[in-house]
Amino acid sequence: MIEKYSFGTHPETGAVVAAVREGERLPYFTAKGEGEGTRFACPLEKGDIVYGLGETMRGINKRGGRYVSFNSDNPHHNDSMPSLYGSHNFLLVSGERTFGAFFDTPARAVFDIDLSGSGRIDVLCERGVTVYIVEGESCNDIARQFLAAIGKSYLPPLWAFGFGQSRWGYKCEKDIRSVANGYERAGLPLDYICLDIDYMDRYIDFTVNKKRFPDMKSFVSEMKARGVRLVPIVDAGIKIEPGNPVFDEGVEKGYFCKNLEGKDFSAAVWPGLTHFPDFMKKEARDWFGRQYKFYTDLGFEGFWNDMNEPAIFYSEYSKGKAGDRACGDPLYKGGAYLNDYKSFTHDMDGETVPHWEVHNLFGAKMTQASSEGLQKLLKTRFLLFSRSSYIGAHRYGGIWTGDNNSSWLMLRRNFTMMPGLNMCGFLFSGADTGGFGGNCSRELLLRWLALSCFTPLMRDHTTIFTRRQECYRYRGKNDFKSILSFRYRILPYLYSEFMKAALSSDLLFRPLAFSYPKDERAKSVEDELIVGDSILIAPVMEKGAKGRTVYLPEDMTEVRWNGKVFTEIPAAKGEHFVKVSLHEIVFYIRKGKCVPVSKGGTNTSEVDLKDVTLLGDGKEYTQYLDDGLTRDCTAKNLRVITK
Ligand code: MIG
Repeated sequence: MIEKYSFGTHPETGAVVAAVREGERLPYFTAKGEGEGTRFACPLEKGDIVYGLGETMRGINKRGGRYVSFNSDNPHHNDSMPSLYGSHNFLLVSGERTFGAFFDTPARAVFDIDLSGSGRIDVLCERGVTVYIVEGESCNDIARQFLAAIGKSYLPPLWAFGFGQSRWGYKCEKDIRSVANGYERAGLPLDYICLDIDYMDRYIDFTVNKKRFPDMKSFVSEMKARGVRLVPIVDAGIKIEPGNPVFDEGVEKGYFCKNLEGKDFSAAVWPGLTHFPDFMKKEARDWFGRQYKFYTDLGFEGFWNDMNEPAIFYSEYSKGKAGDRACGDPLYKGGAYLNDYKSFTHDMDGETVPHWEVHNLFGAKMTQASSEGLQKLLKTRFLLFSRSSYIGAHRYGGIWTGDNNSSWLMLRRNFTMMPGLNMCGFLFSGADTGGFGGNCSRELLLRWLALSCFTPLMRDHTTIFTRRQECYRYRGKNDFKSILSFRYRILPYLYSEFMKAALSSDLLFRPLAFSYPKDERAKSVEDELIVGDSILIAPVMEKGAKGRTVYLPEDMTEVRWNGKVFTEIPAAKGEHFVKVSLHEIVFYIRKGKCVPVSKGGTNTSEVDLKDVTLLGDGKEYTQYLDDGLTRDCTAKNLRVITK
């Protein structure tokens, strides 16, 4: 059961799509103040666990931390960082009383989850908010009700579940070809390569640098014929350049955000000074979406949206100087000046709304614009993932978790974020495998890939300032072959479980306690997760470790992949030390369940999803199966397979 409670007003966020009735009096929380800053407080019992909050640092249990929903481009990820790129204001409190609470507000919100030991959740919403309270029988039930209320997940094509390689710094055809060749020569699988900002003409959206890619259309089809799709980046800002038809139309039709004087707002990002499309405005979204025709005409079927918090290097209002060149400017601090966000406005149905009041929706609305545009332009499903997001954007695309770094902590954060992201709707998500900033060691990359084999988005991405991070650049390719080939073996399960979760508004990743609510010990487990209906994962996330301790809440089947075969052995309930070499993947299958695995392949197109072996001690598995591209995704695509 879901009920909502209003505290002041706010522009519509589009997060909740189900009809929800107004409750009489907000339960669990006390509320003080209205509109301009409402403070909510909820007492916690000692043993209460607080799940959720999507893209945030720290553990699965959010207790003992402070989190600020204010979408930010901050490339220095660490555990005390309050804000990342998305705002996912859903909490699930589990204890004597178990309930969910969604603070639907497009402006800044602060969540203090018992940071100082107050024994309380304190929430501050700077502007109006609608609070949704979700009551249910269990954590699973509450999560599912919330997912049903916010609408079904975006559905990517099958190839998007393949392995992708990316790097900021690939410049031209030759660079891209050499990456594809590197993977091919090493016998390593690959499904797509991302094109970062250097494919563009002076970082201008909807352009291609002709010197670097003289014939992009042929190049896209040449690469696709090899099984490698190219996935261009699209940034939020449109370069100020009269004569560019996209820019000209945007100005003429009034599709850009306005500054405080009512003129088009200027901010410097990669192309130099840009105007931001007013994604809050339907006509501007439609116009922006139509521009993707430039890409679909070239044969692209996948995209990533960046800089849409929006990131600002500096603006006409920034402290310090403003200028036209962003790159290399000493004023660039990896994020915007807060002042900038108080210096422009949106047009929402004819009403002028200060950006500050809807800041957290900007990226989400960009994703909506791209997604709706692509749906009109293409007949099939497409890959789309965004950096910035808000709950609701999960219906339009996936997300990646931004500029992490090559550290063991960030590997762990990739892991701990997954269930929270899922609870907030973002099923299609993943991190920069191997880390964006910093140099990734061979050991870290292998362990990270072993985790990413289970995340829907599996992409190795790194920045221009680090060592090359393609798998074939490391010694001992067989270890990489073993790990990457696992992804293509587990694909039937992963794809099927993803689609089932999406179609039935369910989680793909869940904390152990969601599946074993009566198990006291499961409650505090932060390094194991349930993936889909059948699998428990317990990846190695520690430097130098030969293996790890695994806690099993019931008897299971231990499955070991060594690059050639799967071996299954019974594993008893309780604690075990399990050895896991760098080339191995160990996971567990729950009692009475099955996992379909394929014969493998070096590309998703080579994997026969119908030719599977069932692992585990169960008797049957319900598999979701389609051609990987159709939009006709329903329960009619389910089939039961038996041993
Ligand atoms: O200011 O396009 O998060 O993935 O490689 C940095 C260059 C801009 C940030 C993205 C990252 C991407 C990078 N971008």
